[in-house]
Amino acid sequence: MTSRGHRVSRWGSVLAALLILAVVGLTVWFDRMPSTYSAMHMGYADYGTPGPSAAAGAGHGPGPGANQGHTAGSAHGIPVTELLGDRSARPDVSYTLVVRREHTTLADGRTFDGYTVNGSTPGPTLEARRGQLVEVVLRNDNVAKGTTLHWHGLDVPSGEDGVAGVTQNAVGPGQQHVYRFRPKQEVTFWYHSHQVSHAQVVGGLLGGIVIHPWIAPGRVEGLISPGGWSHACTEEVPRRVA
Ligand SMILES: [Cu+2]
Repeated sequence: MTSRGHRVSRWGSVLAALLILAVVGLTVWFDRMPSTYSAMHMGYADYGTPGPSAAAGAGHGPGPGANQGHTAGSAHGIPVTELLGDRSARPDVSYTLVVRREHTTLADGRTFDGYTVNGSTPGPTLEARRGQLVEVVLRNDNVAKGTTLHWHGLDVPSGEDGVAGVTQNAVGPGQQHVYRFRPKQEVTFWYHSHQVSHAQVVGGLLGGIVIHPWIAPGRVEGLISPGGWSHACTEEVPRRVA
């Protein structure tokens, strides 16, 4: 190679090295942690249906109508309290769960101050078949800070998810709340409080939930023949698999 050729390739190497340094430097600069951070500037507040000032405002500040641009394609927000399970059909399975704060005795004889569901902890195991309409009436007897029931792992409509402050208000003492959903999964999960969870779940406000396989219409589930007569029992046919 000529000496000119050497000079050109040397300058090429220097330029390439500078370019790499610049890219690495800029990446580090923009990726570094900010010195301050405010959750108030995280994302934006979506107020659902645009208000009368929607056309006037341009910022992301709070207030009615401040959500312009963020609901493009949807004219209306849907309140989570409207995203519910079937409220009109007759439930296939129905439970009433009464929650109490009380001094209770465990199966091994130890006693503690905690929470019970229908008088025990864990509470009753709920059972249903996939596709059945399940109704659970939660009654708060005396839990001062309120409570909810969350169906851990189950896909349910958002408004039935039982997360206090997000999908519903906590159910106060003397109040009740009705949950309705059709399980889509065949699983064993659990239900638990989603209000002051660090105290209520640890304190025993929980129970099991078992969703059995769906049974085809008309299929015979069992045959019992005590003392010369027989009785075939068929499962109630699920109305619809959601
Ligand atoms: Cu959970």
